[in-house]
Amino acid sequence: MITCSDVLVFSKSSSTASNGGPSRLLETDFSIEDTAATTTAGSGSRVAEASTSDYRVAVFGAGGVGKSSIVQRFVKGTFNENYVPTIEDTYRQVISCNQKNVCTLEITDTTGSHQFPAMQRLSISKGNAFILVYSVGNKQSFAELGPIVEMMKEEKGNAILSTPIMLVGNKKDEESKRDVGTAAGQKIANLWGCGFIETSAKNNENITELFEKLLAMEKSRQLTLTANDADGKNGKKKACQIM
Ligand SMILES: Nc1nc2c(ncn2[C@@H]2O[C@H](COP(=O)(O)OP(=O)(O)O)[C@@H](O)[C@H]2O)c(=O)[nH]1
Ligand SMILES: [Mg+2]
Repeated sequence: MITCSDVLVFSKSSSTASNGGPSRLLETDFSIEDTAATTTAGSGSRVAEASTSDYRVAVFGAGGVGKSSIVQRFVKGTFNENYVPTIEDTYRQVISCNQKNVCTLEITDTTGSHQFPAMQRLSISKGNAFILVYSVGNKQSFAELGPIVEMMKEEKGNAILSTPIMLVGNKKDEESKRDVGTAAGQKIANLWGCGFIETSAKNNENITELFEKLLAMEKSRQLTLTANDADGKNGKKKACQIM
């Protein structure tokens, strides 16, 4: 089993750092304007981004943890047993928004390797929200998320405090191979101040819930997956609302 000390802890400079609980970073006083004024490279465009209808989500994690499988399951409802290494793919869903608006949910499935740090940095700077994936059967993949979180912190500056992030333990169906406990995942998510969920792209467990939770964390606009379901309880249809 992995412990918290195995993973780089995402340290916060603000006083919220030691409060514990996933919601604390999202309940800061940052408005969009505050965020733009106090952040560094890549985040100054957030004011403009917030007024457009695109919502960009980037998926990070080590090779083989199931990033592409999660995205494919969510976007297409399919699963492939074979491992097809990814360079970088982006998927867009044009979805109805609040019955009268249109929103594009843009999901970038990144390479996951460390070979293209410039691409990783670009995906971070462009991203409105992030999904950090490890495999519950591979504690090395859990540890490898630490440097990605560090890069996110550098790139986003204080805007990271209001950026929706979900930590995802994938391959929960392979219980016999489990190497990272649920409690360890939850504990790191609490330290990082992000959401947490365990998924199985293979068995289609918690995939819709993952995206529902991520969108629900966005405080600058109300985003849900379903066009006619403002409270997000029925998350099976893929649409969103911006209000
Ligand atoms: N058992 C199981 N295998 C999975 C799951 N998700 C992905 N895989 C398999 O893990 C391998 C790597 O998946 P892939 O999505 O390509 O990983 P990526 O490199 O992170 O994009 C493939 O053989 C997938 O079929 C899962 O939830 N459960
Ligand atoms: Mg891939």
